[in-house]
Amino acid sequence: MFSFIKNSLKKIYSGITSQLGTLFGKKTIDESALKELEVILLSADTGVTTTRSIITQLKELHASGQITEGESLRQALHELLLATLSKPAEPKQGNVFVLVGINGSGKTTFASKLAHHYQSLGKKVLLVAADTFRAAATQQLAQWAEKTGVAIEQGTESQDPASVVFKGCDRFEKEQFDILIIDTAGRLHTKSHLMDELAKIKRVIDKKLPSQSVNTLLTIDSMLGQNSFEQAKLFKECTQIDGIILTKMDGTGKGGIVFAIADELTIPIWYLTFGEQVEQLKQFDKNEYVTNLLQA
Ligand SMILES: Nc1nc2c(ncn2[C@@H]2O[C@H](COP(=O)(O)OP(=O)(O)O)[C@@H](O)[C@H]2O)c(=O)[nH]1
Ligand SMILES: [Mg+2]
Repeated sequence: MFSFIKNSLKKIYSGITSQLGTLFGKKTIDESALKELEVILLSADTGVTTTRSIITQLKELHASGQITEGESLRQALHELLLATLSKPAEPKQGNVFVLVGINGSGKTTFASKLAHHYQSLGKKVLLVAADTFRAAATQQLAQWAEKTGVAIEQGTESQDPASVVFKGCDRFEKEQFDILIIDTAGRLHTKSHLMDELAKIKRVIDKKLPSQSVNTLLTIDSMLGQNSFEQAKLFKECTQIDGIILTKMDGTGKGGIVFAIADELTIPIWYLTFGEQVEQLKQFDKNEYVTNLLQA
């Protein structure tokens, strides 16, 4: 299982790792090698601010004689990348999940994956299809729920999403579910509209399930490069985001985006998804991620 996951994520790692391999093999590290590293990090979507901060710290270590050859550069970079991913607090645990993110970012697919994950742990899961904007969105989730026997609460097309959430919360309590997963619409046509809609959904949950802690998870398509960072920033301005799900890690994304998100937005990454199958989900492990990135 582990090697299967690692293979699936290899694409993400390999772009950056093969270039790094050459650098780490050098007998002496000079300013031009650090410049080279800067270009590699930037081209891997690490972002200007985060890259600059890492390179500045590496230059200081180089100036003080702590980085002399490739292997010491690898170790220093490893520590700095890990420190970057350690900036956000560890994800807080809860049983209620609200999924947000733009259309096509992978919310509904992730909802199924998360439901499957908890179901396989023996939990009783209720899905709420609160994306009432498109009938197809509810159908997509309902079909999957039917196939796997996970319970689902669904509304009708263009019904107020908060009212579907209301019914879902009711049922969650009455039928004593363990986990509630709410799939929402990803409309971002105006910031204030999105803000209002999410605030309304959260008010309903707080009122109906006051003892539950709610995790709002944002799905981000890792293939969008710097754009995915801009999206995360925008959503963060709209609502509190407790964790990020980086989707489509089996695609053409370059993997550096996790550092920019952790460093600049201080939001923890929770899960990576790497395919359309329900098992293609992995809890984000920062140690493993950095090790794989620098050692493949
Ligand atoms: N390759 C790949 N495709 C994915 C992944 N997650 C979702 N997708 C696909 O991306 C498209 C949009 O996903 P969907 O869950 O409907 O996004 P939503 O609009 O945010 O609900 C669908 O075609 C999914 O099959 C993933 O991890 N890898
Ligand atoms: Mg959807």
